[in-house]
Amino acid sequence: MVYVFAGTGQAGSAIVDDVFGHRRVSTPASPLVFNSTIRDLRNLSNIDEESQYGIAERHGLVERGTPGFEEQVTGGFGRNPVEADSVMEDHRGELVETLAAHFDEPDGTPGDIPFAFVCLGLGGGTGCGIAPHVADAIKEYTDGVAQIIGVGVLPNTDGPVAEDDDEQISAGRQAWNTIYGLDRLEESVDGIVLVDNQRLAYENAAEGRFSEYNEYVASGLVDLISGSTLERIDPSEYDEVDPPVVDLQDVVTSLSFDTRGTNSRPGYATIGRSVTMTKSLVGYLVPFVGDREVDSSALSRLAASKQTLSGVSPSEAQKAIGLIRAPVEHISNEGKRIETSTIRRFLESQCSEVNLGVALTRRNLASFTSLFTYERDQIDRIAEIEDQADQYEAQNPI
Ligand SMILES: Nc1nc2c(ncn2[C@@H]2O[C@H](COP(=O)(O)OP(=O)(O)OP(=O)(O)O)[C@@H](O)[C@H]2O)c(=O)[nH]1
Ligand SMILES: [Mg+2]
Repeated sequence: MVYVFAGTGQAGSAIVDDVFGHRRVSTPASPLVFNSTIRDLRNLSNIDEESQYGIAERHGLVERGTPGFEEQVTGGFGRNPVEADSVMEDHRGELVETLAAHFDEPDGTPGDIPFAFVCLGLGGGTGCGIAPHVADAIKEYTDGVAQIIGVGVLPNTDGPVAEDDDEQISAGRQAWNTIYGLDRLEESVDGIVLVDNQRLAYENAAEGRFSEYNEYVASGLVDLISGSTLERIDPSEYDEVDPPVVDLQDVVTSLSFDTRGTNSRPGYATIGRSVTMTKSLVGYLVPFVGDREVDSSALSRLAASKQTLSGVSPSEAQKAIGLIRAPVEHISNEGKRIETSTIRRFLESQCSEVNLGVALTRRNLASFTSLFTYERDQIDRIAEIEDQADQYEAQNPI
């Protein structure tokens, strides 16, 4: 059994790279990245070359280790997702073959991939064009079994809608790409997590903040798969704790609408995470000293206020799911206990369909990751981007 994290294009691959910077993630999970730009692949720190693929107009998917890789993968789709989509369309079979090469069992039967994440930057060409094909290929390889969470980065569209010079890709073009990408992604995935770069806009030199933002998102995604496998802790070893468990199935259920019906469709979620140390500095140096109490109420409110999308309020969410990750003594020990009931009550005060789980960790950190799910038409940022995309299309017939 393996959870696949696929990254397409620059932003998508960077987020997947950060996911694999976390300890032991590679036990339950496996990465695959696809890009048209060698430089972006070179920037990856935590993903082996055998999990990296180039995409080229003439050659389709090219394994990173292939002799002559650099001559074949000559670079981007010029921010054009339509072109990336058509190249991938022509080479679809290679995606399924790639999955087989990585995940087939020794006896040749397809590997067990119950869940996958497909990450992309929605403003660009490569990710938008390719991500839906990657999701479709994972569905095809698993005979429809895999459930897929799309993680899409919304571009900052504060800039001019029209092209101002050749260097800067216009807000309008990025908006157009975003809608092109989202419309296709929706058809191929079970739920979508949105990460809005405009949340960084108040910072000067927002680009410099990407790495921190990516790490933030990656930590949230790691929390979603954390369960006990990541830490090798078996909750049944601890008589005094019986934490509620949520698994990835619960996460997908929280991210989708009408999952059992024929008109099942992905919801749009935001993710937010708060973290606090459970020991003071002295506690790190001297065992059993300096244990801190965790303020459960602050933890849950902070995670809600640090959601990756602005302009939507958790109180309008259709569904919410939360994951607490904390050391066992903070779950079991009365005095320092994380009050799951406080956190649950907070989520329930925001929306009616709530799921809350707890995972144990050996680290001296308590974290809370929350996802709030909305219908697409509830999200003003998407409506705003749609308007910008329409304006762009009116000025630049595509
Ligand atoms: N949060 C975040 N956003 C990024 C990152 N890298 C690029 N972006 C943003 O993502 C959008 C473009 O997506 P990219 O991933 O760069 O595009 P691509 O898929 O490589 O497509 P090409 O246009 O072919 O290069 C732009 O809005 C960028 O500002 C990143 O590491 N983190
Ligand atoms: Mg790129």
